[in-house]
Amino acid sequence: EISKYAPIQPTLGSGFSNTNPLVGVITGSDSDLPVMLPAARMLDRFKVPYELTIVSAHRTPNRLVEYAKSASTRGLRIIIAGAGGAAHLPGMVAAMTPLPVIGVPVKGSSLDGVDSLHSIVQMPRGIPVATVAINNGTNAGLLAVRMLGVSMPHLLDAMDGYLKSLEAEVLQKVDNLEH
Ligand code: RP5
Repeated sequence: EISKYAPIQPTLGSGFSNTNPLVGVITGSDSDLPVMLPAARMLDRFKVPYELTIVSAHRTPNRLVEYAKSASTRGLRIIIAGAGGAAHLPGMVAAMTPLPVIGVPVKGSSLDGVDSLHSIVQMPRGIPVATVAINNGTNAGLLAVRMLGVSMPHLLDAMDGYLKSLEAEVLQKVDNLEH
C-alpha cells in the first residue's frame, strides 16, 4: 500500500515515497525541505522505507492531529519532524503518538535557528523529543537508522560500515596532508 502522505510533490522526483514506510519525515513548510531532504537521503542510503510530507502545526492543525494519531497504526516506527521559528511540530506530534520523535530545528531568517532549537529541545517532562543540531537533517536520518537497528540487525551492520567509511575518509585526508 502506498502511503497517502507521499510523495508530496511529483516534481521532486522518485525516491521520496516507499511502500510501507517505517519512518515519517514531516516538515512544517516546503521552505524547510533543503534541511530535511538530507534526512530522506540518509534513509535512502540505508534502504529504509519512509514517507515525506508537509504538516504544519499552525496552518494545518487538523492534518497534524490526523497524521500523529494515525502514525503508529499505519506502521510508522519513528517520526522525524523539522520546523523553524515557533517550532511546535515535533513536540505536538510527540504529544499524540507513542512513537519516538526526532526533532530537527530549522534555521529561520531572524534568530539563527536558536528559536527553533529551544522550541524543540525544551519539552516538558513526559513528552520527549530527540533533538539534533540546527539544520542537521543528516543526523536525524542517521539517528532513525540507529533506532531501527535495535530490532533490525542488518541496519546495525550497515551503520558499522558507515562509521568505517567516515573513518576512512578522515584517514585519507591525514594521508593527503602527510604526503
Ligand atoms: C515554520 O515556519 C516552518 O517550519 C518554517 O521553518 C517557517 C517558515 O515557514 P514558511 O513561511 O516559509 O512557510 O512553521
